Amino acid sequence: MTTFADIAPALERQAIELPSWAFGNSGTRFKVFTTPGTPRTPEEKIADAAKVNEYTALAPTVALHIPWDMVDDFAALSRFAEDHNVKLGTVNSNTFQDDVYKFGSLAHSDPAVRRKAIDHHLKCLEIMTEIGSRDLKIWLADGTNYPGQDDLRARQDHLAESLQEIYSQVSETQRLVLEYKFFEPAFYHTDVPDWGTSFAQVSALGDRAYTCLDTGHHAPGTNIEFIVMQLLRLGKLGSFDFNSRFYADDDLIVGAADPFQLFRIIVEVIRGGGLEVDSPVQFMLDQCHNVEDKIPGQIRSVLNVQEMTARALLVDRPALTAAQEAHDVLGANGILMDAFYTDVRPALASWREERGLPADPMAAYLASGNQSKIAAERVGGTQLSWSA
Ligand code: LRH
Ligand code: MN
Ligand code: MN
Repeated sequence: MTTFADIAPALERQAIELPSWAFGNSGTRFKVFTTPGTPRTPEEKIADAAKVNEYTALAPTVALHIPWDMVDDFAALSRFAEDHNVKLGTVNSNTFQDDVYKFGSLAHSDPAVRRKAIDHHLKCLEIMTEIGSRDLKIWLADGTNYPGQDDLRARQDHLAESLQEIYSQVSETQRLVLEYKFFEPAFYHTDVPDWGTSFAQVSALGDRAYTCLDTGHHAPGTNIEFIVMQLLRLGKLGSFDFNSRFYADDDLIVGAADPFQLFRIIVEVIRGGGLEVDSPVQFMLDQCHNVEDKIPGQIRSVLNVQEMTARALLVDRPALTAAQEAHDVLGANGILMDAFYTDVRPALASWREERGLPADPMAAYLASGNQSKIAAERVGGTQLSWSA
């Protein structure tokens, strides 16, 4: 039997990076609703992310998205973060909102457009060096809408060349992480649609190139935990973008739509060594909060990951292995389900208190009055939205 004391060390080192953009307003193509207190500057987004860490001790780093988080002085932004007890983390590039990228970026047929997109990534690497960030995360909107619109093979070759040039500037302490997504905004084909394409591209680059698995980027019914297993087995799972989905890339709170799927994913993470001290796996959220308050939305998210991690760590591995080897189908399934159905919340609450944290971080945050404080303070200026 695995006890809570057995799993505490693994829980203690759990870290989930927050996306700066989760603190901006977001919405659908129908409407972006505003929330009082929404950040107007990258600093205010970082201050909000720091609140999540203050109440949970789960979110020590904040990911930036460039140019959304462009500032004149990144060293100062980094000091600002450290003054708030967090650090700047992954830098996400953005080649999906400028007119010049209408027909693609790193995979575009025109070398001049590819040059611009490559230069943007080189700029991101410079920023990373300045702030001491390890990961350059690349997600491309590149693709086509109609069969015949462009040459699929040529685009894949362009992509490989562009990535090669970017990778040549990735330092010894940095990594390139390539995210995949099966559709959107392109609908017929996407240049990096699946883990296999990302794996093929990053494998051609070298040891410091990895795949990012965004949980919302798969077709309905995809067995995501199988992909997690395979990428870990191949040593190429660099990071997670956690969120949950009902239909497409919904970017809802991780663990909200399908808690059991999150459990199964984390079981495979643990099985593959992804929670070990020297693991290459970076855990990140990639979410938007369209109608709920953003700081509590992020608090709920990191707690969901923590709860599911605790349950996954409680799987009785020796018993499971024995049942698997004996082909005890229902026994093995029962062992997994026992862990899934364990309510870890009381144990987590007292464990948090032992560590000087609120037993219920969500309730403590809501009682703190921070939400009305930022709403009163942040008047004037322009609230940032997801994409600006
Ligand atoms: C694309 C994506 C990618 C972007 C983020 C804003 O759908 O998941 O990670 O950087 O959304
Ligand atoms: Mn993502
Ligand atoms: Mn996405």
